[in-house]
Amino acid sequence: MTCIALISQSANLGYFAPLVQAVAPEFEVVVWPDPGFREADVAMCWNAPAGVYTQMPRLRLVHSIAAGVDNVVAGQDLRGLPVCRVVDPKLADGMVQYVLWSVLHFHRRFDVALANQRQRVWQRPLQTPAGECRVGLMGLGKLGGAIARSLLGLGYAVNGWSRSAHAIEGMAMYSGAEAFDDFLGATDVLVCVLPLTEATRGILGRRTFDALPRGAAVVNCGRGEHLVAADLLAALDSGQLRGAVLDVFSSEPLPAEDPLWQAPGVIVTPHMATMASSAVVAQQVVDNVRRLDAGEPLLNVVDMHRGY
Ligand code: NDP
Ligand code: OXD
Repeated sequence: MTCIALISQSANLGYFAPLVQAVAPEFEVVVWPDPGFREADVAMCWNAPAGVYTQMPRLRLVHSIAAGVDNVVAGQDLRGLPVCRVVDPKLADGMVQYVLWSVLHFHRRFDVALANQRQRVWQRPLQTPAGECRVGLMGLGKLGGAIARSLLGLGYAVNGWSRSAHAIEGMAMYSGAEAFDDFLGATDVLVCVLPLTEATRGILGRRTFDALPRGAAVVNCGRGEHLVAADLLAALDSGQLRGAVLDVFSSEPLPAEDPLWQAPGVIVTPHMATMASSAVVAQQVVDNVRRLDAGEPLLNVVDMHRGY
């Protein structure tokens, strides 16, 4: 019998067991660290403990329960195993909503209005058309592409940056490291929806902030490790950056003593930008396990050479 192990060192993934068994009663499900995980064929993971796959000699597939796979593959010996992730249009919808809210916060100067409210100041902040607000999207994959199309539909000026070029009508495209500075120079609100890889770790740091126009804002919905927090705080302090909306952190939950909680101009949200429904995740994993058993091509396979 094919066995799926639910594995996470930071969350109890036990809630997936009934969801998987509701759609696939033929599979056995175990929850790590139950010793049965060692006999599993499939690891269904979020934040997998180091070296866990090496304790699973029958393992045939590593499946993230999320869109990102960084915390499922980092520091692991994958020995050529396929790694799959979740791709879901509703996940993209949630991210579009979160980014739209963040862009509106800066474009319509709600940050200024809220600061004024705290001082009982009645003053209309400058209002400008959407077309004068240049949103720079880092990452144009399943999520970034959906964000670009929605913002363009609302009249925003959208610049996209990714490894390879993507043609999205109305969007200005910048691709590769050589175009990064031009992209940044034309960006008022910088939005990161990149995956975390060795090439993108720390990309939201001083060099990037310095290349933005003075007074630009940053929105990070990728991973906490994209951000160099000390550089962000310095850029806010100097006025190079006007504010930041941060949804992801290198340590989650964000520790109570972290200066980001109280930094002026920073909005902290608890990794809530978007999330696939657990039933959708369970169904996608089950579909892939059935494909695995039938020797059919898997869906949403990660290219481990690129790292995403
Ligand atoms: P995709 O793999 O579909 O897209 C990734 C995009 O990033 C692609 O456009 C890719 O370029 C680009 N990219 C990757 N590496 C580089 C690089 N070195 N330089 C420039 N561009 C690069 O991922 P998704 O859109 O599905 O998800 C993106 C990330 O969003 C996830 O990995 C996860 O970290 C995060 N996320 C956060 C959530 C939250 O709630 N905060 C929820 C869901 C996801 P190219 O197109 O050329 O390949
Ligand atoms: C994801 C996430 O990657 O929730 O899906 O961050």
